[in-house]
Amino acid sequence: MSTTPVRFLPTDAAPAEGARLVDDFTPELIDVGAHNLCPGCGEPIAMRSVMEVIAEQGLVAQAVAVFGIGCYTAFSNNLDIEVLQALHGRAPSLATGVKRARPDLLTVTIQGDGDMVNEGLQEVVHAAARGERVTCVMLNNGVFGETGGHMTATTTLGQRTKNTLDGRDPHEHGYPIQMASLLAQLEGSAYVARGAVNTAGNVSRTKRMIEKAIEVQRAGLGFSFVEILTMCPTGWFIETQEAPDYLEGTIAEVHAGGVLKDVTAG
Ligand SMILES: Cc1ncc(C[n+]2csc(CCOP(=O)(O)OP(=O)(O)O)c2C)c(N)n1
Ligand code: SF4
Ligand SMILES: [Mg+2]
Repeated sequence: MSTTPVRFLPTDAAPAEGARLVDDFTPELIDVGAHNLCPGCGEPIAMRSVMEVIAEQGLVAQAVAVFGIGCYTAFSNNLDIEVLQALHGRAPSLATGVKRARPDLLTVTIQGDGDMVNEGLQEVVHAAARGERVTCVMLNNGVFGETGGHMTATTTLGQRTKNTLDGRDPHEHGYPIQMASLLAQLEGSAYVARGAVNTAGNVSRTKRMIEKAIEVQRAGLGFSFVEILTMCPTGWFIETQEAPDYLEGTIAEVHAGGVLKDVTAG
């Protein structure tokens, strides 16, 4: 039995200090701490990680983000860096234009799996093959979150979505595209990694991947890509608190985490 004395909190008066709210922890580049994404969504954590890296590396004045269209797009009015809005799937091409016109800028795209893999796959594949000095980030939740949780090209076999109620069936719906694995094969890609935000450890590993991808872009070594697995309890039709484990047991089983390519290694 523990010998540590129990310390009861005084309840006869209000606490001297108020509780700290999520807003109190907002990083400097996110202007409004409260967001309108669902409770338990992984996208704000991923967005926060990207913004923290840009701030920590002192790159705020040079940073241009190019957004696709998805739930995360709600952050475009909230960030204290330049944000360009691309048409569905076209963010890598827009980022290419920015970077070629202004090589001194840091160019980071943010897209979802539906936006990047379903609606604009050729854009990112060609940007990677050309070795564009941009960093592309894909938030992969395996569904079209914003439009209601439909299957995307990354949805894993057996995964239940709004239009695969009995789970994704390869005979009817084909097989998932593994983006990081695909892009790592292209000679123009210099750094490719896949992280996740379902545990504190994964958030910290993912942040290091973003740091490395930005470092590779700044060194002019080629295309860099970070795929981030994010929770979407609403689109997965599960309880919010079950989403981190669900991610681990389904999506992460197929889209396995780690660094797939790093030309600076060794
Ligand atoms: C050309 C076009 N087709 C469809 C839509 C509708 N649409 C808006 S967001 C979205 C889903 C995006 O899904 P994803 O990229 O996975 O992002 P998530 O919402 O999951 O973060 C779709 C299909 C649109 N805006 N434009
Ligand atoms: S629908 Fe999914 S991706 Fe969109 S805000 Fe809700 S949890 Fe996040
Ligand atoms: Mg999605």
